[in-house]
Amino acid sequence: MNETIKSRAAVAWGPGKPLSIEEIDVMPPQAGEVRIRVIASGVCHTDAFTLSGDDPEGIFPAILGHEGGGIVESVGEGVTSVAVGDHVIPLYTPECGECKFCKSGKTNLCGKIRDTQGKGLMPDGTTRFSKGGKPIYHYMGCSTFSEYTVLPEISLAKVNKTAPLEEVCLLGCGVTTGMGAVMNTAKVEEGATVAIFGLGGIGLSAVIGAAMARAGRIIAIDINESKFDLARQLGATDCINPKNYDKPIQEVIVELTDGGVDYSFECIGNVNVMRSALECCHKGWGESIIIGVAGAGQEISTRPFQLVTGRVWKGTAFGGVKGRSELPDYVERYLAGEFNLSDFITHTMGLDGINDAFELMHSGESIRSVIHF
Ligand code: NAD
Ligand code: AHE
Ligand code: ZN
Ligand code: ZN
Repeated sequence: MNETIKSRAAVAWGPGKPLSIEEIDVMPPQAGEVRIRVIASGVCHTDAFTLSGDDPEGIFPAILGHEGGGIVESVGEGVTSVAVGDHVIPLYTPECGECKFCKSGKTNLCGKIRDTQGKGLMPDGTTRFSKGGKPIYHYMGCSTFSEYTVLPEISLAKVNKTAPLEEVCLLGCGVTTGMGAVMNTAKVEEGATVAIFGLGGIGLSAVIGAAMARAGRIIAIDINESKFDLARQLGATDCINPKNYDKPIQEVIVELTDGGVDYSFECIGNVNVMRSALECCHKGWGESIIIGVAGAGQEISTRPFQLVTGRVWKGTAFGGVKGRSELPDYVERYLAGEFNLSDFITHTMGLDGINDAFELMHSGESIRSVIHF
């Protein structure tokens, strides 16, 4: 269908404002682009981060959402890798296969469209969304809080049609990020001791990854103890609330683990916790992986001596996973029963309820809310 269509969408008109459900116009896909019907979208903390105004790349008005699953509705000129009716997961980390990042073999970050993506634009520098003739910006190249959205072809992973999009949408960000951080970025080995800070969708997925890697000890840390039951069910061996101690949590963990953990993961976005996560690592080899996203102007710090004495500080985006070539296999592994996704979906709602999803996240009641279109 090569025409502009109407779509229900949750529009972020400005920082700190609730999303507003609107009927918007969505242009047809241009050359190298694909228009999809979104079936479901998870709500990730990064959506809330950008909506809060803390994201230096936050731009308004925009359609947020980046953890979706959908079906190809139409394709633009020259699109060959997906066809109408294919089931797809949008990728905020595309994979062009041609840029120096893609060819490096060292990273999943792709440079091809990163500049325009960060400005809320399609690669040709324009938007496909509008209301009353005024442009609405894209978000992370995905904008899954709209019934219809347009993405570059390189930003779509084609996945098995038998997988329920209402669940595998979580592989579009949270679950892949947490599992991938453990398996690709840290490469946790059997028997390792691991600390995971923050037990939301990302941290609990890191717990799953650590259990799959057969880590010997998985220490799960959160200030909200209601997260502990699921963490234990997924494989955490110790659950710790830092509020129950009168000394820094890194000291507690170092004492518990005969000198520190082999790997730690910060899954919150709090720069003070990032420091704790580094400093609870074992001298000589402990590695700390930053997953959480911190607001504009915030910086991490530690004594350089922590690094001089062998601790390593790393970060990861989308768990180091290359979306087009590797994500379809995550879907297959889910279908094969290697891990469960329904555990994460504590709430579902229609698009009209999307602001409730943000409230449930902020109050700590949800792991993931999934919007069904
Ligand atoms: P969430 O809100 O669902 O979970 C955060 C958890 O951290 C909650 O359980 C909360 O109780 C806990 N927490 C908050 N402050 C804490 C503290 N001081 N000490 C211990 N626990 C604390 O968030 P999420 O969706 O799981 O996302 C987590 C972070 O990861 C966010 O910063 C998000 O932006 C980021 N993220 C990064 C990537 C990436 O590719 N790097 C991908 C997805 C999400
Ligand atoms: N725009 C922010 C950075 C946000 C950020 O770090 N995003 C992660 C994904 S979070 C998904 O929930 C990411 O992929 N980063 C790599 C990239 O290229 O954006 C800022 O600080 O400017
Ligand atoms: Zn996310
Ligand atoms: Zn590339």
